Amino acid sequence: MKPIIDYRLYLVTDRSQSRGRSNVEVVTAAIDGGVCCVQLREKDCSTRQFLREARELMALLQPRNIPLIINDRLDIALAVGAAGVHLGQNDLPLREARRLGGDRLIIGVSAESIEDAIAAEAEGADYLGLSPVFATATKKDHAPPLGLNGVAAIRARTGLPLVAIGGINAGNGAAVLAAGADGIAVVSAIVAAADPTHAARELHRLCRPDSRLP
Ligand code: TZP
Ligand code: MG
Repeated sequence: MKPIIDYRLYLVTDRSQSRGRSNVEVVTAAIDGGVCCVQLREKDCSTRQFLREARELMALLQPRNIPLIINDRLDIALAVGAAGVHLGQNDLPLREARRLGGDRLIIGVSAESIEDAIAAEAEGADYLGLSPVFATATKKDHAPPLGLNGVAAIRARTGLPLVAIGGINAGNGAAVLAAGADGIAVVSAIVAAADPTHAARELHRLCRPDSRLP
């Protein structure tokens, strides 16, 4: 059986923005504030280091029933028994990931356009990362922002869970959800905050009221 994931407040890690705090420190604080899904994203580290980071986060999250999604690396997701993998448009194709990962693996795909969204749904993605909604300095060379209209247009064309990402913060998150996203994913708004628990709580307040409370 595939796990049911609560995507409402989705944290994406980034050790380069974490003020020297480890992923475990930031994620521990963030889940206290209501983060309910975590993606490990490592852009500049060895496979061994990536694996260590993934193991540490699994040890933290698994007992709390919070899903861990691994960015890019299906091998690491499978090695640590993570709930899923998140794939961009230039990563391992969804079909290959499904073949290797099986039916129980959650596969998220970044959609940078309506066409990406329709294709990923047809190929069996479990959720879409709408990327980016707003311009952001966190991801270099990102696609042109979808904006709120882009979120609404994709919402009208797919039934998949939509997780919006890019430039989302406590000031604009409610509008992103109102445009049709099921969840908001953030890096800097939580990872770079002086108090990640407080930052997560502020974002959590924007989520629908049945959202799990910390
Ligand atoms: N994918 C699309 S935008 C982005 C990623 C990983 C970065 C989002 O970071 P931030 O700091 O929440 O804008
Ligand atoms: Mg990628």
